[in-house]
Amino acid sequence: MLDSATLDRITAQVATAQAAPHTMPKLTEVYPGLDVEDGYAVQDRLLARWLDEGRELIGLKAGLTSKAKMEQMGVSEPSFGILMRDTLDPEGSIIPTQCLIHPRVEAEIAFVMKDELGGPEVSIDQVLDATDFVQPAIEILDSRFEKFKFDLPSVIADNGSSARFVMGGRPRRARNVDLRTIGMVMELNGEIVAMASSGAVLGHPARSIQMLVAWLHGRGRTLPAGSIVLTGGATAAIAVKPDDAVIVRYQDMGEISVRFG
Ligand code: OOG
Ligand code: MG
Repeated sequence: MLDSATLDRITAQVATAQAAPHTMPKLTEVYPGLDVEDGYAVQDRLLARWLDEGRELIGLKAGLTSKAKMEQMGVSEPSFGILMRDTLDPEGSIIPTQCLIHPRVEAEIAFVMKDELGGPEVSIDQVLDATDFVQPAIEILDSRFEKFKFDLPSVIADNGSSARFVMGGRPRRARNVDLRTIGMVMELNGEIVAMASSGAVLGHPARSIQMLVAWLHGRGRTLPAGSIVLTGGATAAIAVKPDDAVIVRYQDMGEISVRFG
């Protein structure tokens, strides 16, 4: 574990790289001792800082939960991160790319929780019972690391490359859809660029919530009622540039679109 002063210094560096977006060298190159727990300690400090600035925590994200994503990023373990309310954009938004470095989009299933969920081992049934609804989401990632290259501790400290996210399409009750087999087709400027089934995320995206709750429990925390949870990209993430239009069509759950400006 790095000392507190070093973690503070890394936090300031990440916060600046996110606020006035610019790349930084991979953190483990500069701080070879940085491990996964240090990454989360940086995240905790980022959250405290953002809450102080008056920003609001709206949910959590799981990432690197599908084979497509793990292979694309060369990381084989999931990561968790935080979602701030001001990073949520409405469906159909034009997302300005001048506030982003090298954005990528990915298709996800979001869960919106109605009950608090906690404990070392919740079942899929408990996750579904605690869920208000599930809804299509597009996450816009933007790594603050050069060439979008990182390792697990570094990406965790960068809050899982979180930049923006969009919720849309048709929300459904979790038990009214078969979450193992929801087809998702992503189009970029009218051409299909990625497709997957929701089961690509750990066999069932509720497993992301299971893992998240177990991880929170290990840190003495629970998943609060009302949280939005992004369960992780089912497809590899696709790079976007100004004037690109992205639409993701979800089987039985409508579609969601964004443009980049
Ligand atoms: C890390 C974030 C991963 C996902 O859904 O897999 C993530 C990255 O790939 O930059 O959000
Ligand atoms: Mg994601």
